[in-house]
Amino acid sequence: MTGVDTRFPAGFSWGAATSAFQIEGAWDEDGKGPSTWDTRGHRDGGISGGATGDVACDHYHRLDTDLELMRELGLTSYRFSVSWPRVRPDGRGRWNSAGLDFYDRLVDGLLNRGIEPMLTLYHWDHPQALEDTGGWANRDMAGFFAEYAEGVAERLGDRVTRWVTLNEPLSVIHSELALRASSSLSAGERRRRALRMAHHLLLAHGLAVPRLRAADRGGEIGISLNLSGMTPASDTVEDRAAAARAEAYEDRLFLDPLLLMHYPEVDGAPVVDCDPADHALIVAPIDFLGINWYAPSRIADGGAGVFGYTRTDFPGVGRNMLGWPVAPSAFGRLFSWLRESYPALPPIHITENGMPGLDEPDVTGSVKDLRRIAYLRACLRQILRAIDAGMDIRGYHVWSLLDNLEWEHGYRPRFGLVHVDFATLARTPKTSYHWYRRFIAEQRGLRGGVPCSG
Ligand code: IFM
Repeated sequence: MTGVDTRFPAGFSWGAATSAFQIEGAWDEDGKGPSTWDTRGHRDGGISGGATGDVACDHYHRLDTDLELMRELGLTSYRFSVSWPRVRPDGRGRWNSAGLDFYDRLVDGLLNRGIEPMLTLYHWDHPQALEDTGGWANRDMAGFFAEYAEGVAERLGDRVTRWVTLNEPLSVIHSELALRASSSLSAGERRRRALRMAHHLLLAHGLAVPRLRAADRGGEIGISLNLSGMTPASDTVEDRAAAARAEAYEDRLFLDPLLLMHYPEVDGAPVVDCDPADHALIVAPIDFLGINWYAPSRIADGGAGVFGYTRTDFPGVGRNMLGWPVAPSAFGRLFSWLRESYPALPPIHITENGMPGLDEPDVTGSVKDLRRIAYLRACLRQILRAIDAGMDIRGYHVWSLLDNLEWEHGYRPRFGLVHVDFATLARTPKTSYHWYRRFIAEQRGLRGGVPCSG
């Protein structure tokens, strides 16, 4: 009925994901401090269409409505992020109890509905006060983050099922590179700065893991990486070398230090030169690896970027409204690459997977996002195949529960299972929501691949 063989393992987590800045709104309420993204939104041209996160989906005030949407969907896991400046306005001083209360209510609301909380500590919206001291270019950020992680775990660690330290550290450095593209820094200086930030993000993760373990009561700990899977644009030496560089500067940049205790090499040298003691911190054991996957990359030599490669179209492959190739079968190739490259891979949770669209209600009021359903279904088939081939994949989260603020792109790209009218804030479950609800119900009606009676 839902178009995917119903053979996922019993106990597999069925989820949806969001992040604080993208949905919460209430940007300056109840003692919250400004985040870097608040600052960016308030700056002319900072976010497309002059958008801000001031209201976003107003999730902060509509928590119960959104929790009910999750319950009706049948989720068994919900991935959300804590806004660092909501709970610790300047990042390292006073804690804001009203902010912590909000996440208390969210976590309790999930548990009361039988949904496991997967809490992301950093989904890009750090306090502006910390950005003012250098942000991730400042090594001290790692320690500030570990302290923040511990404080949140002390408050919520008795109830959180899974912790994600960082979301997509690669996107953090890409966003920084984009912002500084026209700065007075040379390409080499921008590249070195970005890699230094990557190292500090990894250190932040490594310092936070033991502190989370000490403060938490048995929750699993992981990190979410956006991986892509690199294909050379041609068989030339130059394009193959460019694809290998892209692999080092993107897919391996965080995986190698986390799992193999070294940085990948380009031209015979590690991409980051660091103290071996840092490696020992970064490799702190994790319980799961979160993977966010949207699209593969086809890489050619050259281009304006600081790493000397550029992305090109896959011949004959369509693109979505953000220009990303629609090639779900490449998800399977990423899994094979992971298995070959990292023999001691931890269990995997797919922490994001989804598709942007321009979805709007039709005359009957329904939002028929059929392309999204086809895409999610095709990705789920790839996950199932990887599980059958022996990969330990334990959960799946659709990005996203709600249409939301897609960072610099504003509100135009819609990723949600639920349509949000940003003028009235009304929520309308899309066709994909109804499909995913049936799909989850089907899956939860199975035990070990055999349908339950009744
Ligand atoms: O919206 C983002 C999310 O915040 C991080 N991963 C990718 C999504 C879609 O671009």
